[in-house]
Amino acid sequence: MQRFRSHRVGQFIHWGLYALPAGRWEGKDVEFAAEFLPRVARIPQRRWEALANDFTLADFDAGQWADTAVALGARYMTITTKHHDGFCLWPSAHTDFHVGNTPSGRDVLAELIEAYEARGIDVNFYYSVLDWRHPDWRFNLEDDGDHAAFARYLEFARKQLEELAERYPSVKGFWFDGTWDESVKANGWWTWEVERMLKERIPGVVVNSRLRADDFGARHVDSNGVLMGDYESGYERRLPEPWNATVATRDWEACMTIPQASWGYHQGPWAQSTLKHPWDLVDMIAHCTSLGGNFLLNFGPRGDGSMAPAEVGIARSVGEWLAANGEAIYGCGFAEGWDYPGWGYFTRDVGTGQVFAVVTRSPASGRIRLQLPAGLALAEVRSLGKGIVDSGRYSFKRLADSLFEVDLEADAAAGPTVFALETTAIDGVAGEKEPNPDVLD
Ligand code: FHN
Repeated sequence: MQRFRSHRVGQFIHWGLYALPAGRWEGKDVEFAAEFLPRVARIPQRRWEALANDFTLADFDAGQWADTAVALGARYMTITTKHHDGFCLWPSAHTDFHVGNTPSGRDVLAELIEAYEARGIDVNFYYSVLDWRHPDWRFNLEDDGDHAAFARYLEFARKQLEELAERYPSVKGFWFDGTWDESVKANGWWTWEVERMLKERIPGVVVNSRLRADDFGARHVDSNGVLMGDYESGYERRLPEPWNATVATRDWEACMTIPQASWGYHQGPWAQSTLKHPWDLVDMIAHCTSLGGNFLLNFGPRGDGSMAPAEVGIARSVGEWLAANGEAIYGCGFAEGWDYPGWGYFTRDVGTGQVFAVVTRSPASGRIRLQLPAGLALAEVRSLGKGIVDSGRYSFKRLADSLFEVDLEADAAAGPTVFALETTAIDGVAGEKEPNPDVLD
């Protein structure tokens, strides 16, 4: 977890047969997440499975994906080994519906592990417990037949997970999804057994909370309020809003799409006109870091296996910012004692204690107020990526003992500004805030 926590930025990848139609079926755009196409467009199973013949991996190059992760500044990657449609990106011995039975016969997971690890990036596995194709999958357990079928399904999924752990022992984490149905919630014991089995086989492997249910059907957090799994993974396409310091009391990760709402590649304007701006993504990265969480940014490669150029461009912009300012992100977390500033976030290097101000929301005035914890004054300020201190380009005007005003020079091309703050204790000033008569105790 120490390693996982220090990464802060990860690359999520959703890739499967759904990347071929990419949100379009029989000439019509289906305005819903591309990976849900078979359900939303009610595509007969036989036709969906036939897509496997066109899944040729013609332009799939694991090195290209890994280079995109490097460009983004990601320290780990999480790949969909099996999504809800049941198609597997490795040649599984427990089903025929896998990439080994497509024209190339290649093992996508093996190629990805090799390429990413060669670049020093950890690989994690996403696994959907929900499986629309498997005959024994059940959403609800209504009679004995359902119970018997679902018991067989759980055994199938357990064997697949065991297989993944055996075939790819260098995997660093398992990211579970599709665990919200009543059938899974009624089998909390299985989620515990699976977590234990994976950890026995791969010591140190991390597992997200989304896998887990307890004996009373509580998910993520058990009925006693204790987090299950290693980190909380409920923030999906949303961050803790409003910013709330209590989130920092445990490990967590947020995952995010680049378009508004599709994880798999969706070619239509419904998705392509909604791509997020790199600086909004930087804001989210800093937001997560400031609350001790990781940010997992999703990419949806196209049906031929190539990365979508627009997503590569966004990865580069975010990564250039991280290359200059990553000191405020990697290995950083919650800055205890520093109040939420509104114009961005404070982060603190977990090792050195260095505090950073990440200014993602520069006000129209071009000036921000920097409120330090009471009893501290600024000793020196370094602007990351530029190395300038307060006497240079930015002026830090002292308004009160621990309150400074900073004139920002808006530089839209460079993205959010980051200051490394060296502080010093003010003699004789108690570490107490000024009393506010309007606030009752
Ligand atoms: O339904 C899925 C969705 O396709 C995607 O995989 C996301 C990623 O967090 N999880 C599910 C919804 O919670």
